[in-house]
Amino acid sequence: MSMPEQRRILATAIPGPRSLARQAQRKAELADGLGTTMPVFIDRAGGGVLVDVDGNHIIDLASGIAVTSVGAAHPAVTKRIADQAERFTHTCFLVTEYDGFVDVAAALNRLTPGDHAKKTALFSTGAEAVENAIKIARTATGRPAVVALGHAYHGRTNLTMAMTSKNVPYKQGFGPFAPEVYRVPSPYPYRWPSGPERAAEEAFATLKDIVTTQIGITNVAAIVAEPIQGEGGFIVPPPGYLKAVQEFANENGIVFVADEIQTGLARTGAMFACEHEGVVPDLITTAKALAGGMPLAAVTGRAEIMDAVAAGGLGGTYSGNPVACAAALGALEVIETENLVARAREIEERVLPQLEELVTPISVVGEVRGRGAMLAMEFVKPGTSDPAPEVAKAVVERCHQQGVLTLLCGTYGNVIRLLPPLVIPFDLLDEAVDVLVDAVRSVG
Ligand code: PLZ
Repeated sequence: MSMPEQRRILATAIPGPRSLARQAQRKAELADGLGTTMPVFIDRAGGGVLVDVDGNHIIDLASGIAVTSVGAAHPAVTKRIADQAERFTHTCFLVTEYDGFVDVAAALNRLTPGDHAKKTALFSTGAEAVENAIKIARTATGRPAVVALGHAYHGRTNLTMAMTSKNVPYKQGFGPFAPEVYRVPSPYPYRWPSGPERAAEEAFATLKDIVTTQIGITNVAAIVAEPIQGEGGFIVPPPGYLKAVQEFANENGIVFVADEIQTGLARTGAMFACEHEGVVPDLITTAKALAGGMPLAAVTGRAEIMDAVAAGGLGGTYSGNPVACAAALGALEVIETENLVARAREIEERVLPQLEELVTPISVVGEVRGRGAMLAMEFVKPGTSDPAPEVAKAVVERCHQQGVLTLLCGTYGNVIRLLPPLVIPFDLLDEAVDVLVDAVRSVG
């Protein structure tokens, strides 16, 4: 099957009649707790396009939430999946071994920042990777406490819900949550009370104070941070903050964990977002873009920390599934050979200036920010920095009607985020940005 035609086609209203009919059945069959951003059913996808069941060609600025960086059907991925599936779909690595698991681990050990000895363990989902990073950090340190940031997102399992900051919809009604999780303020430059230039220093001072006076340094196993906060609003930390936290952790026997599940593997214009600041984490969690759409996640880090857990302590039936590993080897090959790190930077250079032009003339655009192909626009009430989620939602809906898939994020639901596949053709990207800019101008 060839790649879907790489252009926007509006064949029907969006959602079209077939999607609407499927929607009705969905309503009857699926639990209401499953949300959907854009109510269209997809028939095929690839490159920068999603084709729905009504024949609409939708420009993809979401990548299935930062997953399909190489597109949703890159032949380097799909061919390896097919070949592996024909050979075998599963053995369980805890039962018998296979090459893909070791090869993916070797690639991550090579690609992650730092030239220290590294080891990797594979899992299936991002939340599972974060949980395992904590298991490893607790064993390595013999300490219980975990420090997470305001606006953090780390997953939907019990421990990762506890680490996640936003209540609705992620936590409401789902407690009690795992104990020994402590929160420190995120140095959110746009919303830092005494101004962006004070954010790094003051947020770090507060972290130090909370760790020292409320938790006790010798009780802290890990400090976990997303190097750019994803679900929380594409919050880029002010320069120096992450480095200060990493050094503080290292000086005090605390494991510094970078959750690069959304930011990792070329997305931000570096292989890992930590590299923008010369930060070398002790442990890094990856998932999403790792396996080109297949469920695969990893914890990679200092060999002596990774080896703290005794044999049998880490695992999972599907952890490092062979088909997912085959897909990952394809995706990683594409990321390296097609130089998607540089491609992400080109996307930033192309898109960010166009969005920045909106900040002054359109009063509801509070800030534009991001790195590489992880870009966002925060919407506010005119003349204030009060969140305007209804404006963000109206812009997103307009984009959807025009065949451009954009996503919301942010603790206040007022941020539009752009996460295009890194392989998106530039003419398609430009067209999508035109649609978005028009939508902002007409709503704003
Ligand atoms: N850590 C930084 O971004 C997943 C969430 C989608 P899983 N983000 C998308 C949703 O609403 O469920 C994410 C992340 C960071 C961890 C995770 C969790 O990864 O693969 O969804 O478990």
